[in-house]
Amino acid sequence: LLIFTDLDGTLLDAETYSYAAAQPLLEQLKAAHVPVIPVTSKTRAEVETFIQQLSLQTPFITENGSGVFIPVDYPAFERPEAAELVGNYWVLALGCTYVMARAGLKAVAQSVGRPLKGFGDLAVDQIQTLTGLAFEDAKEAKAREFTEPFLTPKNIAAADLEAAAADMGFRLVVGDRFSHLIGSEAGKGAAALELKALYQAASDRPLTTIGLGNSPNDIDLLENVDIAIVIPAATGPHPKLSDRGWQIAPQPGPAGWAIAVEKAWQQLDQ
Ligand code: 2M8
Repeated sequence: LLIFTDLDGTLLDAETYSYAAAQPLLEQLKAAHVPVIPVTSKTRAEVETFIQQLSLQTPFITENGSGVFIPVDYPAFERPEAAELVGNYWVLALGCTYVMARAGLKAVAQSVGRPLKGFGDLAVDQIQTLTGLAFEDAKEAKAREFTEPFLTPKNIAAADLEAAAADMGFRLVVGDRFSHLIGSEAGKGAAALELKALYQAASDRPLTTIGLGNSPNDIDLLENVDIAIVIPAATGPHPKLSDRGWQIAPQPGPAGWAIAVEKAWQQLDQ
């Protein structure tokens, strides 16, 4: 069993970023050697802080499927051939560089005739105000390697922004607050499948994958796992995720995460 999970609004509470309600189950999964693999729009720096808090040793996927990071001493599988050594990780880079994403944002802004404000244009304290993150966390959110989040402009149709990004050779995920400009080869689903293949090559039994997410940028992940679980917001599941026949967790955030994962895990064990 492999668990691929989004963080914000999924394993982490949408407002407080707390995972406390899922901590007991996370401990049980750790003891049972079930990998819990973050798949997030967050940066490497942000995810490192998160997994250190949990004392996890795990691969993880950053910036919307742009980077697959595998600790060099991770014991579960062989070093992937295509990976490059970066610091303490083997890295599969599926996305573009941050420099390209920044240039892409300028080009998209020009094409839609609107200024677009990316994290690179914002000071740390401005990111704090927009996100509610503490100073150190906002600094980590700004430490981008692949993608550029920017304030979703009002009065432009999402389809027009997406089309402009596609013309420039990028993928764009429009969110309520931020949108993300992403390299065209990157994706949460593709990145999760890369990791699954590595685990599978080292295992003699077929592996089952669970994927969890709460927003449109998780659709690609949920489409590429065996068991897809949607985490609802306080107001209910996102409409784009609720009509796909996917399981909906009974509660938002980490509490719903824990209930749904525990149930799926028990059923697989039987
Ligand atoms: C941004 O991502 C969230 C979803 O995870 C969003 O688009 O609203 C990212 O920049 C991420 O790095 C940051 O931690 C998060 C904080 O809310 O915002």
